[in-house]
Amino acid sequence: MSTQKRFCSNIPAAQITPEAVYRSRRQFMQGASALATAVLLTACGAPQTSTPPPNDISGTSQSPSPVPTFTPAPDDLTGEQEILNYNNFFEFTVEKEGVAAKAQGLIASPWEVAVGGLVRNPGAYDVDDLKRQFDQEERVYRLRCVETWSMVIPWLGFPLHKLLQLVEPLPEAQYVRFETLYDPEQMPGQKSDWYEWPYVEGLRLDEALHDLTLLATGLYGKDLQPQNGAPIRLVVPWKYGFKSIKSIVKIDLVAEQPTSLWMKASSREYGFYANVNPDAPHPRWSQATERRLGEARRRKTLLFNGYEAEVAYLYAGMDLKQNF
Ligand SMILES: Nc1nc2c(c(=O)[nH]1)N[C@H]1C(S)=C(S)[C@@H](COP(=O)(O)O)O[C@H]1N2
Ligand SMILES: [Mo]
Repeated sequence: MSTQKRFCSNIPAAQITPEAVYRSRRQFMQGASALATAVLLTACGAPQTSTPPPNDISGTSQSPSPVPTFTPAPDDLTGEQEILNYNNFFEFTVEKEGVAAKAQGLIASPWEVAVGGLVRNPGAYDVDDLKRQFDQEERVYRLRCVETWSMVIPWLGFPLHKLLQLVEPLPEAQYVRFETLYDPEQMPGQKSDWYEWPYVEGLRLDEALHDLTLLATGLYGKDLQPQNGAPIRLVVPWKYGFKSIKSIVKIDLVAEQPTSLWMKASSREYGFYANVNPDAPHPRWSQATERRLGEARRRKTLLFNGYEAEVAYLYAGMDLKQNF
């Protein structure tokens, strides 16, 4: 049955359906027993189990690699219009409901991403080519903003490790640094010197190679709109939303921990790791609960945004409050 197939991760973009169909699929899921759900989730076979563990490509991984997993979030999806019209993209405006209109003019094609630094094969990759080269998988992930609102978003994209495998990180590479386009003419927010542009983010290499870490090129079965980070953005679902950098033009493998725009803006408030953690309050507010868009009552925030089973091993022995 088609409902079943849609949970598999290798779905050609053309088969992806509009919001109404997503919603009826969710209703189906709610009616299914736990056992049936488990069967559905394992029925996808190959994409979940046959990919070799990605963490060992550079020989730098210290931790055992679990089988890459893809667990659809068992929550209701956030509506497409809410995802398209409630955004953080400070290059355009700090008003969430104003980003969509202000970002409409962003020229997102053609678009090249330069991948380099400590790699054997640096290169410039055209995003349209990348979309042809790698299957566009559907990944339903929770997104938890550090400001305590959240959504559930059906992304399209491909895991970052596929691109990193192409460029072959050198053994000295320990981190990945990402940069957003710098173009104050197209992105008027960059004329403000409140922040140090361009937007920069970073991941430890093993985080970057984790199968959950996605380069997203679309959502709800369509290409990304400018306000969501067209044409290509990072999605790291177990970290606060600010790690999921938009409209990426540069990816570098580096030896040292990158300093992000938010660390520069306020290192006391925003750390490098930024793992979702209900027990580690922001200096100015609690992180214990969140407001899911479209819901009346606040819900409890989950450690690692509910992806603890998949990612906790990355932080074994680490003090999560010190390393916030
Ligand atoms: N370049 C860039 N990337 C960014 C941001 C930004 O202002 N600029 N905001 C971040 C924050 S705080 C969040 S919560 C998410 C929001 O993504 P969305 O608008 O697609 O939901 O994008 C992140 N990526
Ligand atoms: Mo955010």
